Amino acid sequence: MPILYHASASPYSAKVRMAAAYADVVLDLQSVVTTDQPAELLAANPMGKIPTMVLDDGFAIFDSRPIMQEIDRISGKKLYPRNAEKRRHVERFEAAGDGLSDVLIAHVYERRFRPKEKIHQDWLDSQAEKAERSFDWLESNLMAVRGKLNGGQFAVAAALSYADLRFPENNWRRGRPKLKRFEQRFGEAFEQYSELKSS
Ligand SMILES: N[C@@H](CCC(=O)N[C@@H](CS)C(=O)NCC(=O)O)C(=O)O
Repeated sequence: MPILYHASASPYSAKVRMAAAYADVVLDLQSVVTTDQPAELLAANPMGKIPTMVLDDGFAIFDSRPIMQEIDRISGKKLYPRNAEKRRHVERFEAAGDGLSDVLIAHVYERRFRPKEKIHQDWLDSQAEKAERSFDWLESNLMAVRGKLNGGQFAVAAALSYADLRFPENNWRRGRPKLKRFEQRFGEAFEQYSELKSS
């Protein structure tokens, strides 16, 4: 069974955990703390980032997007449409979800890893603006939950759950009824959302 190094809070890990469960790909979930630089993680991924997957033959896959592609292959194409036009939309939607996670994490890391006196407020503000624009973009470019779920929807749901976890005071649902409805419908369509999301 493939191993997945992950952490419960990590949005990219949440995307992969959820997608694997949806696609019926069973993973050996190994929770790690990246700042501890665990030897088994560094052996598989020189950047020491999560998620990282290790296949049965020892082949390591890192970065959540190639891991999603691997899950898609293992599952017989349960995550991405075959139709090129539809797939282009799904891939962009996944990039939007991951991009939102990127700017939220940049904000968190600036406050977590920099000495207090070196925290750069302009940088924090610019990440917050990127996040707001991303939420607005998602509100206008939603991929409705209808029929089969796809890799893009897992990425966006994971990012939204990470926003709730780290920025509970900044309610992204306010003024964004379509995005709010998307999350509700996603949670109805994928019942393990509350268990596997970023937490
Ligand atoms: N583009 C990567 C981002 C992975 C990433 O930044 N993961 C974070 C946790 S959410 C991490 O491993 N941080 C530890 C570090 O940067 O050393 C992906 O999609 O997997």
